[in-house]
Amino acid sequence: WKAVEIARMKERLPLARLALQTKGAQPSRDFIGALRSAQERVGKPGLIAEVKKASPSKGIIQPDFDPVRIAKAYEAGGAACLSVLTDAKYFQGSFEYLQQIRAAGVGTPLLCKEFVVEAYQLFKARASGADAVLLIAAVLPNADLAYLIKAANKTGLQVLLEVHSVPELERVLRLDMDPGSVMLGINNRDLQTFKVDLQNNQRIMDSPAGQEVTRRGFLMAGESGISTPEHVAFVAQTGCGAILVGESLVKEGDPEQAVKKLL
Ligand code: IGP
Repeated sequence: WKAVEIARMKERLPLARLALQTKGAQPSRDFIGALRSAQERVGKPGLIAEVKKASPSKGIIQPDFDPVRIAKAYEAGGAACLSVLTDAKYFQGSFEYLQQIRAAGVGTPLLCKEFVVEAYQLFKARASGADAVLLIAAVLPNADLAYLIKAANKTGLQVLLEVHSVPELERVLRLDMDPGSVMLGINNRDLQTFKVDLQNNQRIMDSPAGQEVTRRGFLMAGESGISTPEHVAFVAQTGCGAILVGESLVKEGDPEQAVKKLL
């Protein structure tokens, strides 16, 4: 494993150089604020539209994948924010897609969709133009989450903290978090079976922890398997002010129309 670690480290820009790059990066924008104001304006959940080429369950979803074209189409259709998959191993994503979308002048705030386990990835996200980053409760204990949330916020990134279940939500609510810089997401896809169950969204929002989240003023996003306006309405009535949608938008030949149809 040592050889693998050394190869990985050589591949990386030295941390100090990357940290410097984050100082020169384009200024970060208010991801959570953009979702809230879209929701207030339209009376429907703010949309985070995901730039997604492939998934572990479906393989390639979008054969002639052009990240900048898709991002611009989402923006034109009315998405409040975008999510860009950077994970290469499972989703065939890339930090370059994020850079290209930011460099193309796309104005909607960007979420870096990466399996973050260490601060290095946060610097990389910010240096690539991200405004927010995903953290997944299922893969990180609270001690790591506390550190990574603080590090992200200090780097100028807001956080979308993802949970799958009531116990996970109860656990993360013990963290010290500010609704201005952290929002929560409910992933309705079971990570073992890949099955989507939107009732999960209802169960979590109806639980005492779900009610506490709302009381404390956190913006909540319903995630995965959302493909119709009825799904959007269902997730909205559970109390979510945002939705995260990928596959159903990318699958359509015209992502701009797909966004308009969904909203
Ligand atoms: C989007 P869908 O079913 O609309 O393509 O789902 C998003 O929720 C999903 O890509 C996702 C994800 C994640 C991907 C949610 N959480 C964590 C990778 C890692």
